[in-house]
Amino acid sequence: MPAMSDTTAPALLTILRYPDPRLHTVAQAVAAVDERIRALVERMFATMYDANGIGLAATQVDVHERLIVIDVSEERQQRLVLINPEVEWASPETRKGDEGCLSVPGIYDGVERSVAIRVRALDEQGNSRVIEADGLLAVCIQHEMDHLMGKVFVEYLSPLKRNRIKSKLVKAERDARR
Ligand code: GNR
Ligand code: NI
Repeated sequence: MPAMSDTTAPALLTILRYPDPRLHTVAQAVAAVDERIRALVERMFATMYDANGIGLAATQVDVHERLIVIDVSEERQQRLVLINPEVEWASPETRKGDEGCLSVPGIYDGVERSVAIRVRALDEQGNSRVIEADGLLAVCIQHEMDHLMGKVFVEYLSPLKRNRIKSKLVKAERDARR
C-alpha cells in the first residue's frame, strides 16, 4: 500500500487570558531543541493561526520555557521560531503604536517600542540565528519577549486603564461561563 500522507492537524492549545496570574511567570531557557519542542512549535503555530494572531509566546499556553512563534506575513506562511531569544541591540529611537494581545482579547492601546532590534535565537533545528527586525516584526518580537518575562502589554498602560481592562475581562469571563 502506498504511504498515506499525514493530514492530522496539531491539537490546539488553550490561550491564558489576562488577568490569569500564570501570565506573569518568568520562563526558563529551553534545555534542548528536541522532538518535544518541535511538537510544541507545531501546536503553537496551529493555535496562533486559528486565533488569527501574528505571534504567540509559550507563556500564553502555560508552558514556561523561552519559546516564541511568529508570522507577520499577510499570506500566513512565513514562520519564524525563536528559542532562547536574547536582544543583542535595540534602537534608542522608539515609536508608540497600537498593540493587541491574544491574552487580552478586544483591547488595543498604544505602547512605546524600539523601532528596530537585533535578536539572537535558536531556530527549531537548534541552530543559532541573528534576526534584524523593524516595523511590525520588531514590535511583535518585543511584545513576545515581554511575555517570556511575565509581562503583558497592559502593564505599560496607566493603572486606571489597566484596572478598567481587568474588570472588563473578568466580567466577560464570568458571562461566558454562565
Ligand atoms: O496578534 C497579535 N497582534 C499584535 C498586534 C500589535 C502588536 C503586537 C501583537 S502580538 C498579538 C499576538 C499576541 O498576543 N502575542 O503575544
Ligand atoms: Ni500577546
